[in-house]
Amino acid sequence: MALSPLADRLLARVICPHCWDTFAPEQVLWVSEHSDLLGDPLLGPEQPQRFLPSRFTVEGDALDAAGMVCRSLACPKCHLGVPRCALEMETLFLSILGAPGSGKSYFLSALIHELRRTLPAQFAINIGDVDLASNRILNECEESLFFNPAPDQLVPLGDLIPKTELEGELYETIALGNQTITYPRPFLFDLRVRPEHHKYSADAPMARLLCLYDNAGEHFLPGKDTTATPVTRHLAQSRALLFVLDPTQDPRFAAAIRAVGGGPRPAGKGGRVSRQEMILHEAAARIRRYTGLSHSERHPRPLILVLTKVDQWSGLLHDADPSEPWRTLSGWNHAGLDIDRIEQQSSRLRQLLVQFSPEIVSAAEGFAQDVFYIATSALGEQTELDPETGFLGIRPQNIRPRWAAVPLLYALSRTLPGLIPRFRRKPSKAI
Ligand SMILES: Nc1nc2c(ncn2[C@@H]2O[C@H](COP(=O)(O)OP(=O)(O)O)[C@@H](O)[C@H]2O)c(=O)[nH]1
Ligand SMILES: [Mg+2]
Ligand SMILES: [Zn+2]
Repeated sequence: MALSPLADRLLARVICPHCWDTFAPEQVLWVSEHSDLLGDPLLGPEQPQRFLPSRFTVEGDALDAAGMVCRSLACPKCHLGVPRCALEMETLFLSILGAPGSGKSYFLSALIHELRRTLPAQFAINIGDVDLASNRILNECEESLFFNPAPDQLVPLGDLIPKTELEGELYETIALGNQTITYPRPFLFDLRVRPEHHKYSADAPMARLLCLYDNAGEHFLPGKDTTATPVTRHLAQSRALLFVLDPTQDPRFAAAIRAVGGGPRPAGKGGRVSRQEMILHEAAARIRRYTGLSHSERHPRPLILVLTKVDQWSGLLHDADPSEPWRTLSGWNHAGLDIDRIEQQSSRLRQLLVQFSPEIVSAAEGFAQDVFYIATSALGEQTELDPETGFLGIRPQNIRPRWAAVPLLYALSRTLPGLIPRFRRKPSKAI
């Protein structure tokens, strides 16, 4: 098979964002368009047939058995849809993991919102939804936080975004023989540098397909990732791990917050206590298993501990400066990350964790070579106690995420330094 006119721009190998199988672009299947061509052995009788084409239009689109022009592609192993751009640009997998209730879904929604705002304006990178249908759930969460139809009404914090379920819309199920397999639905964004970016070249513009997942925290508990539910296998593909840690769930940390006159206050649904380092140990064990990393070796890719809900414990942080850690460098048309500022905060957070939750630092640093700590809030400081319920709420118009994009920008700057430049204050230079 040939994807003829596109062939010179294709990657040598493609990684499926659903089942993480690797295949050559010429093995990709096409999805039939004609309404009679229904029935797929893996996806069921209602789904259009997948096929390996032999006939193409001059534009390079396949023709199905009924002669209709096809537009969509599918993975040869799992038959789930693969966007066409996945054949042309490398996929950058980033895994977000953490205990139930640690704030992953809120963080992910704030992160995407902040990326849409800052990547084009500050870093000369365009970000777009690859497939609105598959990103829909995440976009709805983003809308509920940032484009809420009742922006001035006090909403209990736990009601802004529904709890991530273990099954349902966030997952896709296929039947492989007698076995059903459930995969987490990927959220896919394309990142492309704009002409004013210092790495821009008209012939081969730098671009990546960013692939994220929103797992339920329970998936990271022992025994929850099986052959039938390989829901966290993306960990092995991930170029950087973002471990979402809610310090307010640790009773020792919570006592320290109260001692300086801060939260944590009841947030209604969603607040619960768990031993968060167990999740990290379990994730580490899975990554060792999937990647063949021995127990004496440490994982070579960055591990970023994203400390959430800083609005509740900013009193411990001693960082009164909420401004964003980037700035446009002289002679450049876009910003770079202020690495000194991020590292300073990271050391402070590490100190706090060593003092109040030392197990998490041991778990993180025992597993990965390169561990960073970043404090974020998906919501910002303007939460209010609802006098009727006694629960903490926020008016959507007052939501101001704090540093929500920084963990991902930092991860990008570590894995693709050309894309997001980094600078040090003295001497002020890009690195
Ligand atoms: N104060 C505060 N609470 C938050 C923040 N993010 C999440 N929460 C609360 O934490 C609960 C759990 O968050 P969620 O993202 O659903 O956790 P997940 O289970 O890890 O996906 C939510 O219902 C909110 O009440 C934040 O930035 N600040
Ligand atoms: Mg969730
Ligand atoms: Zn696949």
